[in-house]
Amino acid sequence: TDATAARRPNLDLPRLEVGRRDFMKAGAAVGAMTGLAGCTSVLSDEGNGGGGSSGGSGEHAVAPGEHDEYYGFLSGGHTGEIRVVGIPSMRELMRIPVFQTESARGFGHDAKSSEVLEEGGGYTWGDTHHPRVSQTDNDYDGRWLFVNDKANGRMARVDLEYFETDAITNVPNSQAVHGACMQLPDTQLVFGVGEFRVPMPNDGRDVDDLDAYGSVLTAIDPETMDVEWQVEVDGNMDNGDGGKEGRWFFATGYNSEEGVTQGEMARSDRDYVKAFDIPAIWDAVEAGEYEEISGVPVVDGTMDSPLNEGDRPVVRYVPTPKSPHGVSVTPDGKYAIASGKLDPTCTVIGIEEIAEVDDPQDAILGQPRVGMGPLHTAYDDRGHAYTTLFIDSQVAKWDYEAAVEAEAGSEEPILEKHDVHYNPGHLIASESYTASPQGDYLVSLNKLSKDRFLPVGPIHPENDQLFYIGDDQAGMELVKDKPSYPEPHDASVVHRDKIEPAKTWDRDDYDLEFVPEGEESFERVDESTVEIEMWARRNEYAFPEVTVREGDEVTIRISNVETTSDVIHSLAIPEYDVNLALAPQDTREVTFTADHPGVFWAYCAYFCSALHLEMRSRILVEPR
Ligand code: CUK
Ligand code: CUA
Repeated sequence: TDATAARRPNLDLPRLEVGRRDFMKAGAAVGAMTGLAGCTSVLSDEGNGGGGSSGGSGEHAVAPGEHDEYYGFLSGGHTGEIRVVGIPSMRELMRIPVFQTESARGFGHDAKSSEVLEEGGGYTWGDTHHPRVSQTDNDYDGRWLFVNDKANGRMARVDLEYFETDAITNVPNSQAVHGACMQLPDTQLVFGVGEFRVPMPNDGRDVDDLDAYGSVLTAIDPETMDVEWQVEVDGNMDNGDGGKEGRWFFATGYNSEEGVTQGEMARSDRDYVKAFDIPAIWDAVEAGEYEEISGVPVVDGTMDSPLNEGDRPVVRYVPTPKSPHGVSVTPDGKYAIASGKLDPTCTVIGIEEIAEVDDPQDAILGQPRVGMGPLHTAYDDRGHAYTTLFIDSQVAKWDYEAAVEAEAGSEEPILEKHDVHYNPGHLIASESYTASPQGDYLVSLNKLSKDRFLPVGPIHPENDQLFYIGDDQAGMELVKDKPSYPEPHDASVVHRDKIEPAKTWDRDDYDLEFVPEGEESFERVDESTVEIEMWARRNEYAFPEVTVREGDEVTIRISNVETTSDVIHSLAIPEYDVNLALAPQDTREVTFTADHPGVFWAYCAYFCSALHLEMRSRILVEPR
């Protein structure tokens, strides 16, 4: 989010044609007004939670020992990780390293996870924004979580049985894979929305030829994580969301000017939501109507493309006010709603209409004025949209059917505004990305916490605020503040019944051979190669000591033979940068060169029993 640009909103609201529904507006506005009656906190300070509660209390508290109703999967921004949070307690349950090495879980320390990072390009960090959980029949199936790396143009997959990242795809022809989403209803494809425009291929040949720059939508097979195809478009893209029926994918975009400076990017009053017709793109790919770039079929979806002539264009360009940011599809699949960012409106695009109208602009069915700096929109199960207002530091609750009936620029569909602290980016309601949101909780991911917590130096935590939204009469209720390490962007909130985490590892789920007790081995393969197979249990390793020679390449494969859940061991070797975390029944492998002689106490870093400190083994490296 470009905060600087967002502070200079475009107050001249472009009045777009609302199309064939214009004539219905007058009557509908009355209906929207009735919705306001009885709502105490509408557009007033009352109930806005100026002071706010921060402890969480009453019926939304989760008592010690009780479980939460929901898993919240929050992105970790430029930490490169995913955080798993219980909702409504907002307790952080786990972190899942995705694009970075992480020592508590040994991610990027053992051979398998190092290979995942290496195949993903070998970078040391990433910028996770949009975690989306796989769906079957438009509902969460709990199988995978997909998330983008905005920094290095990648897409990762997290296995939700083990809560571990198992694949990273380094997307070619694309920098800043930003929006991340999937083809619904059954996660047929995963989409990465390319933001920064670069020459394709980006190998130094066209750096000064701005016409050669492009931005692409990337389609990835969720099983193989291979790139299937890409579609080049005009302008930048930003966020994306898929229609519920599988045909359309929507991406917001800015910089239709295709400039390279901030001034150039914000010159024009218009930008576009791109509507991708997925079956039409597949047809083009199958007909060979693409250019292969960096080994990937790239379909030309720019405005002047021959593929956009005729009655089945691959991409339809829906004009919106300047620089829309978030886009999300309503649970009923009827509308894609783009949030204005530099414009105080949201743009409601009819999904059935997009296929029927001659001019894509006629698919715009509503454009309510929601407030300053609208960034993202989430939904409940009762026809309400909730939009973050970055500049106003508020969440606006509005009725999206009323917005379709109202005049463009009308505030009548707005039912309530509630302060948040402060400057919200995304917000997410429980199961809001499915066809059946739960309509009870909403989390606003606020970029600034300012004075809400004890000061901790010049870098502040963010503030994730939990709201109860289940009572339309009482209005939104602020339930909890949660300081968050920088910086969550988006989240998926999934009912606990839809996630089935493993309790221990299943040996069939990895390629390495398990090392049972009694089958440990030490093998000198040749003059300078040693292979060790060993196990760990309370409170010892298979070998109380291991002797190798200076310069040996040492490979250790180690299994945690425990069958009891939550008995985790590790293998840490000081001064050799070795650190393997081992859940019960897990096996990991590491290779290092014993390049400095001496005594090195291998030890277990997980406090596993009363004799945990004694769980050690001497690694003796003899001088050559
Ligand atoms: S973006 Cu960060 S607040 Cu990546 Cu969805 Cu809007
Ligand atoms: Cu095993 Cu501590």
